[in-house]
Amino acid sequence: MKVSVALFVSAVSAASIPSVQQGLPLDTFGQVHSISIEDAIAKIDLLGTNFGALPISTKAKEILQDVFGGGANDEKMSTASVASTAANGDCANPAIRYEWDNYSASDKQAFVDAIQCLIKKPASGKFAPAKNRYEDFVRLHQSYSPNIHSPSTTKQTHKFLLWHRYYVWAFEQVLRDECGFNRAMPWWDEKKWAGKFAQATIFTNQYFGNLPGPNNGAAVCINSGKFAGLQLSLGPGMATENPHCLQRAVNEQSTAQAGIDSWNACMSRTSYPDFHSCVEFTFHAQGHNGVGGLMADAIASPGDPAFFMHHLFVDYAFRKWQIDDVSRRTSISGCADSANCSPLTMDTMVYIGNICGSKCPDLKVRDLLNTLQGHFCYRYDY
Ligand SMILES: [Cu+2]
Repeated sequence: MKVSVALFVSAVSAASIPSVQQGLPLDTFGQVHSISIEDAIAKIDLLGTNFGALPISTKAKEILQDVFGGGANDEKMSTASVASTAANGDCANPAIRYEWDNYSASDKQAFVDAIQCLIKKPASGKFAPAKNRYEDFVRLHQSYSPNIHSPSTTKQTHKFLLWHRYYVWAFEQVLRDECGFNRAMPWWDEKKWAGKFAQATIFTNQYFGNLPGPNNGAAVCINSGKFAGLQLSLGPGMATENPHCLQRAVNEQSTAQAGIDSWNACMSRTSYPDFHSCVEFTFHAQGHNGVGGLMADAIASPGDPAFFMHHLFVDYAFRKWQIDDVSRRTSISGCADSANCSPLTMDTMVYIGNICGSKCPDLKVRDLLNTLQGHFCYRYDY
C-alpha cells in the first residue's frame, strides 16, 4: 500500500510593505558624522592628537615575528602552525572570512541568497515594528544607535567598533541558523574601490545591485541585483511604519576619502580611542556617505544590505590593527558612553538584544576584543 505524504509548509509569510518607487531627497538622510582626511590631518585634533604628527606603525608581520615567532602571520597561518597558535589560547579552527574578490562564485551566491531568505522570513516579534527577520536587524541598530555611535568628535563612545563587530557576527549566525548559510561571511576591501565605488564588484546585477548617482537631488530606488525592488519600513532616522525603497546615491568625492590615506592614518594610531575615532570619522563615515541614500543615514542604514559589506571592512580594519600589538587584543580604554565618558573597561557590557538567541548574550568587552578567543572564532584571509 502506498502512503502519500503531505508536506505541510508553514503559511506564515513576512508582512508586506506597501511598494514605493520614489527615492527620498538626499537631505532626508542626514549625514553620518565625518571629517575629511585633509581636515583630519590639517586641523582636527581628535582626543588631543594630530593625525599628521603620528609615527607610522611597524608593519604587522614584523611585529608578529615577536608575538608568534618565526614571522608567521596569523592571518595566513598554515595547518602546521595551528597547534602552536592554539597554545596561545586562540581557537584552533577559525572560520575564514575571504575578501569578496577571493570568495568563490558559489559563496557569493549563497551569501546574497541567505540575506534574501532573511528578508522573506517573518519578524521574530522581539523587534517590533520590524516587518521581517532582516528588519529585526535594522530595528536593533536603530534603537541602539545613540549608544553605539559617537554623536560628535568631542562626545564619543568607543563601543562603536566592538558593538558592530558583534552585530555583523550575529548577522552571520542568523544567516547560518535560520537560512542555511553554511560558510563564513566575506569581507569587502573598500579601499581598493575608493573614488570608484560604482565600479566595485559587489555592486553588480548578480549581487548587491548597481550604485546610481542622485537624481534631481534625490536618492534612487535600486532595481537591479539580488535586492532589486526591496521595500523597507524602518528609517530614515528613527522613523517606523514608513514605507520606502532601498535607495542609493553614490558620491565618489566621499568614496575617494575611504582610501589608503585614511587607512594609513588610522593604522598609525597607537591607542584604541585614537584608532577608534579615526576609523569612525574617516573611512567608516565616508563609506556610508559615499554609497549614499539609506547608507548615509547613521541610524537606519542596515536597511541596505551593503551595510554589512561596509561593516565587514570596518571589522577587518579593527582586526588588522589589533594584529600589530598583542595589547590591542588584551586591553581597552576610552569612553563607554558619550554623555559622561564613563571609562570603557574590559568589564563594560555590550548589549545585542538577543538578536541571535542563546548565541547572542549580552557580553563584556573582554569577550569581544579578540576574534580568535572569547566569544569568537574567525579571522580574515589576509
Ligand atoms: Cu552603526
